[in-house]
Amino acid sequence: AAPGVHVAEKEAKRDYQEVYNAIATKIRDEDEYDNYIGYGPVLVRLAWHSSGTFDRNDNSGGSFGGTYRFKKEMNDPSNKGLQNAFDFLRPIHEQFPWISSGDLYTLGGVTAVQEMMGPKIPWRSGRVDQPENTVPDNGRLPDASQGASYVRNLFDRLGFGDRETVALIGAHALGKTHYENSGYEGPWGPSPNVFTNDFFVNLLNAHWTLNTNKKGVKQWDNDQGHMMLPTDMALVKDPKYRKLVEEYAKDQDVFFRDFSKAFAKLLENNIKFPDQNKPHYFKTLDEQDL
Ligand code: ZEM
Repeated sequence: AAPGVHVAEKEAKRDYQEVYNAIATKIRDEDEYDNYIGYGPVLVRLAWHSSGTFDRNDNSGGSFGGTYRFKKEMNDPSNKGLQNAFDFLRPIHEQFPWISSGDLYTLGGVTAVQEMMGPKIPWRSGRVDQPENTVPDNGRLPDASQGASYVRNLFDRLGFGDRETVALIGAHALGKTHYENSGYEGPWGPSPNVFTNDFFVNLLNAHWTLNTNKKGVKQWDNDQGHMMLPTDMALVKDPKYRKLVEEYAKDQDVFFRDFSKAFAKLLENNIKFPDQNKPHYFKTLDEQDL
């Protein structure tokens, strides 16, 4: 492996579907969180932010070491609000103390996507907790006030091309922005706890106006109470991104397929898995009649 590439631990005989089920059941039970959106979206965001610190130039950051658990990363201003996902996962970690932090944060995102009716995400185990001196510096996560060239550069640092980038940002169908976390406010669409291609449909079809919100932050709003970040709007202003937005708005299946691949890659960036660590395809609670 190249310098800084992490080699995952060989998978022991553990029942990861059991961990999936514990997370999924807790999402279902604690449905009142964030005005009945539930914990799904914030778990997806934790999986993304705990992986999105990766830098392919020096192989630093990424999901492997589970470093979100350290104060320096937790207190990154970009991570405001993710404490809720961490606290949600704490009792799960107590129930399954053998799972590494990196495996738990990524599995939380996979579970949330699938339970919100999104695509299956192949997931592999074997991340190993790393010490505090491997926490990446703050400031690696994207700044929502920027435009297309910034987004392209940032996702290139993570090893993603345009297609993967647009697919990944389609996760903004989920959840909402919160004044107290980011200075932005509002959901992107009408069904923030169901995984759909609505983000793209809404981005193309709604009438958006640029406003300065109560916190003095610029965001795009429509007359249905939905919002877009400047980086979201960059996806329709940039012609190359726009083509992909149009494709995903037209065809949910293609979006689901591309999102699944790109999200799995995001969660595994910088990790070399032993051949025996085969991807898990978890069953949803629904599929198990649970
Ligand atoms: Zn987000 N994201 N994101 N994102 N994100 C927010 C919320 C959520 C950006 C961003 O600045 C913000 C991806 C890409 C990018 C989710 C998933 C994914 C919020 C609101 C902001 C400001 C936070 C708040 O106020 O609570 C930017 C600039 C991005 C790229 C350019 C990718 C990729 C994601 C997953 C694959 C999700 C699910 C949320 C909703 C969280 C919640 O608590 O509801």
